[in-house]
Amino acid sequence: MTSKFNLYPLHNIDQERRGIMLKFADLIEEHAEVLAVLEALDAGKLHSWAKMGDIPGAANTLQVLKMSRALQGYTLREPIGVVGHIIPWNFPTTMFFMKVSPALAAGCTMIVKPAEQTPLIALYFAHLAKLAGVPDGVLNVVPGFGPTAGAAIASHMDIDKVSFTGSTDVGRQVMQAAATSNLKPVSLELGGKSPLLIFDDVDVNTAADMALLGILFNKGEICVASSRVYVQEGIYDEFEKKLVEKAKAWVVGDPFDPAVRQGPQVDKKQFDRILSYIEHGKREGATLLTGGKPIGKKGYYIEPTIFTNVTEDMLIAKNEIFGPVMALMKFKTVEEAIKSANNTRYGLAAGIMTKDLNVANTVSRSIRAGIIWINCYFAFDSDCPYGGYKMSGFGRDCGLESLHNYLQVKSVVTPIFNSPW
Ligand code: TXE
Repeated sequence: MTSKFNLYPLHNIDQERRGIMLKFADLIEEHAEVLAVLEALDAGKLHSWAKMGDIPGAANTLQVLKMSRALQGYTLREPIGVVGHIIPWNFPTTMFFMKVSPALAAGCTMIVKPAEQTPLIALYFAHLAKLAGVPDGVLNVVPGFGPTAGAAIASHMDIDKVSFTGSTDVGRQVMQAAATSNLKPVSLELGGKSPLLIFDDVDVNTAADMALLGILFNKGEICVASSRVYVQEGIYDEFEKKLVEKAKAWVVGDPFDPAVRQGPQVDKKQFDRILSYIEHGKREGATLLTGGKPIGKKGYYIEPTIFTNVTEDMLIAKNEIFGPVMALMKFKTVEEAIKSANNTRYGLAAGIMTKDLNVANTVSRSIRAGIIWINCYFAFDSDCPYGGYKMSGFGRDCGLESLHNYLQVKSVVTPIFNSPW
């Protein structure tokens, strides 16, 4: 009986790569003379040094990464220095600690600029940090507006690193400012347009609950929201019916009321932006299944909104809306689902619902996103690195990876004299 899975091809790939690298190294050694001449002509480097040092050294790094026996070396991980954290308004507490905790653990000092909409809790955290014994000057909270306080952090010559969470457009500006000031390293956690792929072997009721939570949690103001939901055709009709029923029963209102599941949008700018996307969706020809309107006259409440007959070129399928608006689409095959999931400039998160482990594994590997949830959504764990591919940014918050944002690696090397090498 032949198995569908064969590990040998993978093994062969590794061997093939190794073979190619070794061959590459051999060729460098064979061509050492001509390469040394080129080094001397190009760079004015001493021919003899190039031939004895640079060229064999190049071959050596391809052959094996190891220290020479004549050298003793170790690495130090040092705090990167003064960090600027620029954070958004959608999770004022979570964002604060996603940034501050690893930077404190790494031994950095820092300036946190909360979003202009949500400065209060960050100031309170600064107060608690002082009570906890964080020395003065280590954790500084500077509220202010983006183009002034935020921009000053990004371009400051004495800030050694900037960690930003926010929109893709501002992320680009932060990176530019870092590049044109002191070339400080940047980590960016930006927007998303995350797909949730629902295969037809799942329980439809559970899947509908998951999809709804994926877009309505925190009123859709979450960068990993499952704003594109793809459902396999076998269960699509039943799924759509359940989803709409559940969306209509979703309670929107006062965030202090324990029965409420969705509060108001953060401010008028965000409220208007979401409503304008809803208008776009209607104009572009998508079908509004439910919602689409503000609720009441007071406060920025928006009905849970679901569009179907959405095509991938529509704005509501492409842009991050950051509100309670779902684009619901249908697919036939695994390949089609993968292709659609990846048809975005973002790559933050994705969800997969299926009982088939092989499908879950294949899709997980095929989607270009930093977080994949299988049979769950928003399964956060502070040990799991969190961040994006593509235009969702780079660098990771949470987990051990987050420490790397705030540490420098220093190699300390000393010769061992009279080594027998
Ligand atoms: O973000 P901004 P906004 C997305 C989401 C939302 C859109 C706009 O799609 O609808 O962005 O939200 C600071 N230099 N996300 O306008 O402007 C600003 O003060 C330096 C996704 O609120 O990016 C705040 O502290 N900093 C996201 C932070 O950047 C600047 C969360 C974020 O604000 C600056 C929030 C500048 N020139 C919005 N301009 C996510 N990934 O979770 C602004 N800021």
